[in-house]
Amino acid sequence: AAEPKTLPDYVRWKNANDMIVHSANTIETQRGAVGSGVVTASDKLYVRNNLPAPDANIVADRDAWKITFEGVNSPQSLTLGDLKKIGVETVTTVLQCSGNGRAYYEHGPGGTQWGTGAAGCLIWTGVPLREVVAKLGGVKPGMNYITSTGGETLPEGLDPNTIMVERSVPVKALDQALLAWDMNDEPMPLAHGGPLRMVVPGYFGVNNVKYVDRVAFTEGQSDAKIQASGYRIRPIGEKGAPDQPSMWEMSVKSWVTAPLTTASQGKNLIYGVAFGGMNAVSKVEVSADGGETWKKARFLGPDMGRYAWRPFVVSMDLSAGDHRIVSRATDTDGNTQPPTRTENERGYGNTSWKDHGVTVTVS
Ligand code: MSS
Repeated sequence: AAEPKTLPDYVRWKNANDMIVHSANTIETQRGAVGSGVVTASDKLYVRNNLPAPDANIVADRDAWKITFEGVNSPQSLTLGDLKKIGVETVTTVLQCSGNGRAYYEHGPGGTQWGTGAAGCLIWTGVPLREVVAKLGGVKPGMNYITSTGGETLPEGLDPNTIMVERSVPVKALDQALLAWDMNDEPMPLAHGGPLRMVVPGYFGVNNVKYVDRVAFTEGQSDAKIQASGYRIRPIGEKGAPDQPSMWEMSVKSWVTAPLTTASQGKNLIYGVAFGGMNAVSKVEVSADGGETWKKARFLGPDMGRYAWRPFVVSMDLSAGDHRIVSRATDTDGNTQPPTRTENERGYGNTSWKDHGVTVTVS
């Protein structure tokens, strides 16, 4: 068995019993810790850092945090205090790491072996990026991407491009992108990107740049390694390259959160979460025989909008023995979660309903 690891200092406030500590910079939510509410409590939310988290002094005077805007008609630096005067909106989104579900790939992709817990559903409050851009005279013509830079202090002596967290997303994401200062109605925790975070609803976690200090509208994508060759869907054995699909929009996905290992014979409530990525989720079906027969589940609790996940529940009669319980979600565009994963070198974007099933022993 793996050595139990304790939470590192910067996330000591998290609920240790709900977390799996893979490393100081990769901490997963236990599959059963999600609960049946819509919103993931901050102290249960996973953490993924490509670089060590910045010093806590960056959240000492939040409103003084500076962010530079480029590729607009009047480029300038604004403080978080200035942004707060421009506008405010709240959106609930699923934050999910590109590598969530990597543990189920059989070719053994390197990187954190995430099961289901590199995901959560959060309430973000901040200013719509489009409102900031309108204040700055609009996007310059010919700009195709929104490029956001993380505010980590980079270690010296290394080529910044090889380590910096800088992500580009297509400029159409201006429709929904938010510069957020609150998460779950509290000031953004440092571990999750305080004082200010770029939130791109419907896009994979990596595009949600923490401690963002620069937003540039750019013609091309960032040259940073994390954009140019990292976070790309590529055939097993191949190197990352800019022409491969980038981890941008998320696809429809669901998984069961209870029961996970054992259950009693007879009627059981089966719980889980489902989301559509860019679209709202419209339907979830559950099977207790590995996908032979399906039963429609019921959504639980409020609909927090198209980018949020929806907890679901279904009652099923379980006989004694082992049952493979799986769930399969469909979005409002009619896309259904596929049975199998798309094999790829880094183990990204796993939505396979087979992979995300659980084997429950009923007695
Ligand atoms: N940002 C920054 N600045 N840095 C880093 O590292 N990471 C990514 C995002 N952002 C980073 C950032 C990732 S990769 C993810 S997932 C996310 O974030 C996470 O979040 P949280 O809050 O949970 O920690 Mo994968 O796709």
